Amino acid sequence: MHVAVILCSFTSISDGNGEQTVLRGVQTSLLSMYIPSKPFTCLDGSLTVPFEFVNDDYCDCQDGSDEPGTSACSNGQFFCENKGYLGTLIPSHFVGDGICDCCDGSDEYETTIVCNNTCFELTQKFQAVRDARRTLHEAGIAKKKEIIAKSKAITSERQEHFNKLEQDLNNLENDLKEKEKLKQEAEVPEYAAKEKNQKLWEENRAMQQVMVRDQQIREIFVDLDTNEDSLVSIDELQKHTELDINQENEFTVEEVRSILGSDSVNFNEFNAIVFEKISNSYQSSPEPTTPTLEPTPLPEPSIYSATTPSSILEKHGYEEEEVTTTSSSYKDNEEENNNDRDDYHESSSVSTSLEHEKHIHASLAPEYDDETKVLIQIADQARNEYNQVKEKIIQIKRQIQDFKKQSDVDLGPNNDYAPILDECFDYDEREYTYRICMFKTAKQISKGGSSQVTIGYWDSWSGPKDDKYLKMKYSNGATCWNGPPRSLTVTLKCGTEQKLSDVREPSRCEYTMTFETPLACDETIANRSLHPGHVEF
Ligand code: MAN
Repeated sequence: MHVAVILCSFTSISDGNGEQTVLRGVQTSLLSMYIPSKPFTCLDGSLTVPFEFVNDDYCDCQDGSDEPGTSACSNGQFFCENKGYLGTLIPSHFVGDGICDCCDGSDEYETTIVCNNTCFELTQKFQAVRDARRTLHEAGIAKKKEIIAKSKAITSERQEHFNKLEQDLNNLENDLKEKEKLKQEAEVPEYAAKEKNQKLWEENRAMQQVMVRDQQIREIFVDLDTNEDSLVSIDELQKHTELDINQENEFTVEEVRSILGSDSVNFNEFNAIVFEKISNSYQSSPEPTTPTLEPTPLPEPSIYSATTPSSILEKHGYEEEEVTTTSSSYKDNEEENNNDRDDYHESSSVSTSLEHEKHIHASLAPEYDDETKVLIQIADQARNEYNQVKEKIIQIKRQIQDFKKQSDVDLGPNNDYAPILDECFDYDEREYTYRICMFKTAKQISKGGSSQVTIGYWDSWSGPKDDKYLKMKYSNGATCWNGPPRSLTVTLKCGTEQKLSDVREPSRCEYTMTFETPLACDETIANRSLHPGHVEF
């Protein structure tokens, strides 16, 4: 009985040089732990037993290591040699359970059931998968080389472009200094000419104000001097009851005399003593008499002479200021002025003077003289050229900034992924189209395009330590209802085309994509030789 047990503890395995008798169920790498001439120490070191206890169908070791070839231990492991295929480990309690678990049927050595050896079939299948994989990688590698060549060209083009941008920036900055100098040189005479114009205009305006005031005094004097004796007397002024400060009583002779300072005043006395006292309350006579004093024409201001035909000035008398200030650029003003003139015909001459004075205050600066216009044109041109260069500098700086930002993105080993930077790929499924724009964003677009949700922004490469470029992470997408921000993990897989081949949402708002690309193809796999009928395990 004991001899029988010992015999079924052993089996024959192939060691490449022929058959070898070894302990049943022990994987090749552990055979050195099972030496028939020595006591056996459980693999966990917990117990040492005589070697006869190994595979005696009684479980001695806690880790089940004394019964690799029987089902005595619930936690042991049986090694299927699977000759011609891959050796595999199965739980040792599968041994002798009437089910063929090993493709060589070695787990059912004790039973009467006959296991077909399926190892050859499995080998063929395995080989077919391996060959297909190898062929795919081989085809992918050819494309990968094209992409890498492209990425090298793109990278060096981008570098050249960057160098050019920096060179352009340098040139433009020098140009800007030059243009700034020219601008400043053009602005000095322009400023001086404008100042001169402004000063002249202000002087003219002041002069006109004095003359208008003088005209106004004359008009009031004439209006009051109803008997035209060149004197304004008490009875003439007394008619203007609006000048009575105390409006409750009548406008007495005494009150009038206190305004005039005497019984009557001539023009000079009126100008010196009376005008200031009455100018605010004075209202012209209801029916104005034709003024005897001719309106004194205002002098033609030198600043306007270049632009205004003198005939117009002569024709309009002291309206000339209105006409001349209304250069082509002040059209609206001109219309206002015309309205002023209409009023003039309906009201008295005094109000006309007041209007005129108001207008002088409100008038806009006239056009510049021709010489100044030319200087402004030259300075404008210099300013434009300066601003154009400045604008170009802003644009180039922006491009340089964008370039630097892009350069910070890790585009894979040797920048291999440069050709698909920003390129977008779509994947259609029943409810959504998923779109990934490489190294930027990933979106979930509802069919019909009515809404779209960002499921992540480019974050980093996130493959395992020894294969960092296997996966991409896109994070911080739109926040999930009552949950975290959406995020995406993209797994790269060897393929002959660049495309999304799968999208899933394995847990709520956490998405996965498979992106096929020749860049994920492995040269080692592609270079494995095909040996028909032989599998290298
Ligand atoms: C939308 C989609 C789904 C997601 C739910 C979460 O319907 O973005 O993918 O699971 O929102 O509420």
